[in-house]
Amino acid sequence: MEFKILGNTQNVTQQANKLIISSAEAEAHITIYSDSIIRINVTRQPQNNEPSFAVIQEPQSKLTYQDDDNELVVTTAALTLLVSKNPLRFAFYTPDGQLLSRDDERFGVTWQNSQVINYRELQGDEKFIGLGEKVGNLNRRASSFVNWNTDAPDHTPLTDPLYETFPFFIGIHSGLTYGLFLDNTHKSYFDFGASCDDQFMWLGADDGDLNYYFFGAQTVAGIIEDYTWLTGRMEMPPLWSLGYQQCRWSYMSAQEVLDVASKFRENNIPADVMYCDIDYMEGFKIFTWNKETFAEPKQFIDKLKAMNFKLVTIVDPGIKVEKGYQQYDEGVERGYFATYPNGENYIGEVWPGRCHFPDFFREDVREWWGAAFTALTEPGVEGFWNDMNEPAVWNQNMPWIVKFGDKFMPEVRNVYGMMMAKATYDGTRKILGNKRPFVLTRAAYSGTQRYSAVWTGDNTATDEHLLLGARLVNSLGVSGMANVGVDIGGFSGNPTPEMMVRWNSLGTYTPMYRNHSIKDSEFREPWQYGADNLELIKKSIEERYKLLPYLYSSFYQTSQTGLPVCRTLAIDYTHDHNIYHEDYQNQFLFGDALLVAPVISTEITAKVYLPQGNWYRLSTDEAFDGGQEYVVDAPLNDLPVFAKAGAIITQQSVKQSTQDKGDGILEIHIWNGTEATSFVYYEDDGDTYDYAEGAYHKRLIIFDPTKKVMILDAAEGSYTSQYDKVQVVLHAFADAKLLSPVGNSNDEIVIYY
Ligand code: MIG
Repeated sequence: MEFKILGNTQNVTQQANKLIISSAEAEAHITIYSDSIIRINVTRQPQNNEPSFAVIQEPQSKLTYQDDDNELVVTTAALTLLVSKNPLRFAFYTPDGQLLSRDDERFGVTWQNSQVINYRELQGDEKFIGLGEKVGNLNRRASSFVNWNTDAPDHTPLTDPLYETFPFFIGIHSGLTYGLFLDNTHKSYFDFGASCDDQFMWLGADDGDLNYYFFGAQTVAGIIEDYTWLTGRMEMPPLWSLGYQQCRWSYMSAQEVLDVASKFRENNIPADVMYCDIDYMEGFKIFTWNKETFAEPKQFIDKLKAMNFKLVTIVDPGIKVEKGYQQYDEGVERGYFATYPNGENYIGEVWPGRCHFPDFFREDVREWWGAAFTALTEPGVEGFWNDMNEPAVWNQNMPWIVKFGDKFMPEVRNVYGMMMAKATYDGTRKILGNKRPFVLTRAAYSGTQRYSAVWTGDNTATDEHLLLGARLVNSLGVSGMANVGVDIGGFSGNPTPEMMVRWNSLGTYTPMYRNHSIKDSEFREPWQYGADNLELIKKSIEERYKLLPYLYSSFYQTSQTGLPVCRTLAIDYTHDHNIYHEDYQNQFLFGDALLVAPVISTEITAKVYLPQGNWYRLSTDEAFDGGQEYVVDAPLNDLPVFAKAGAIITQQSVKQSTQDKGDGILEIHIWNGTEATSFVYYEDDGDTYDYAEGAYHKRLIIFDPTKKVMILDAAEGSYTSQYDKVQVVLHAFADAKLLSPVGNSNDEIVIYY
């Protein structure tokens, strides 16, 4: 086996924004993306200038450096990079000289054949978070992971890899933080000191460059903001997609879908979305409708619309090999499919039988794919569920000689799903005109947040999965992917009624709230568990609808800053050791001000840890001091959720669908506190891109207990709020009464209490 280790510096040059350091083994290219983001690309193919799938920014700052005899020093306002010349090693410091992270002096960067690995020093108290959809603990120290997008049915809370690749982590030590994004689409590896006597951590890939971005912001939120500046942020999701979603593999006919939808309305259970899984198609052929069971798609969807439901349909990448099937004929004729090196189209088997796979890396193929969605949009579909795009084939093993254009499968596998989601998003965005498409994908790579939501694939109906789901959502949030769902109730197996109730109570606080289940499982709709449990599940869904004005504003925050909706406590309480404890690592903040403690279905009390500050149980307003552990009641009808002192939570009364007008009152709930807090309330039509032209309604809400005042700042934007009135609701105020409704004037409203 060839073994090389990055050796001594031979030459240092600067070309425009780029510092180029060459050694006998490779060249290191250093560029500054912003004061807090430095890119290092250690490459053995310096001529290779492939664009990144993830990164959408260019270097912003001019690079300047100092050349001392043994060292190069690159400085920005937020970072210092020391480059030792002999051998070539990289070390990052804060501007005041505190070590953030550096290469292991002995091993630095190595190659074993085509594989490139970077060995980095491990700091004594160092913790790691991130890597997106990865099982295991919040703190990834002493664990190792592989990125290789994989269809993982029946995965366990130990299975790695799963479906998605986010090669980005945050290191935390000595009261400091940094981030590192390895932008390499090959199979990649992250080992956080798992099996080396704690000597180092290492990361690398099977081939390609050691191409990474180093983030030096000194808060986790700041690093996420920088990472999502670099790789993009999600746009506002359609409001309806934040309502309750009912799915199943599969509702077998239009009538069955309509019956289920009607039952929501009959039972007054709020809901917005029905799904069609693969059985709506003719022989699993993408962009077709089954002529018998879904004979009149437009009439069917019109009926759903009349009940204020939207429809999401699934698409898989595999195109059935069948003469006369439009997508097959066109794809073959135009050469749009993955091939073997001799040019023959690759065939793998999936649901439709023998299939070809579109080469989503080509723009013309993406356009062709995107345009075909008229088969779904014309009858009225507005959401597009991209499954099996790891890409999955039966028995998993797509041969390594399969080519997508000039690239072999192993080079681009991890980004295939993202490119399918991009094709789907771009295409439906165009077809739907000014309407926001909803795209959901199973496979993803860094940057997918620009196009799509994700869900965590085929989980199982167990309490372990319920807790794992919370960690997956939170970890994806650290990696820029804020719009995430898990199959509520567990995809495989059958949840007990208690588990279903409990899981729904967590669904309320999951960015995407979707009930989904495997073929041949017991039916999973809210009314399948008896009248008492129906009431409990309904209460969770109702709570979700009440919180939508808060949730939607949180998504606005995500769209502006990248900060996720579900935030591991490691974001706000980074240096509090307790939050990483196994008992508390599943807890998260939902938006700015609600702390959620997931609880399994067989417990009716819960150990929770409330970090510094003061907290109030949401259901009772009972006060708790932070910085302590508690055992609290956690009956099935009351998940432990706490409002932070000073919390400002915008709510509405229950609606049956996001399309309902409701009672026209926006409630502003405020929990007492000692310091001033604020909240940016955001609203728009929920459905179009008019917000980009200024059609939104945004106002800053300030609560200042030191001055005993609440201020609803003047509204910005040209959109007229859907609420006629705002009402302030006070919690845990001894001396203030409930304030009566006040007009929803666009002007500033000042309330002294
Ligand atoms: O081979 O479309 O993860 O959500 O219901 C299984 C059928 C294919 C896997 C997805 C699941 C979906 C199922 N799909």
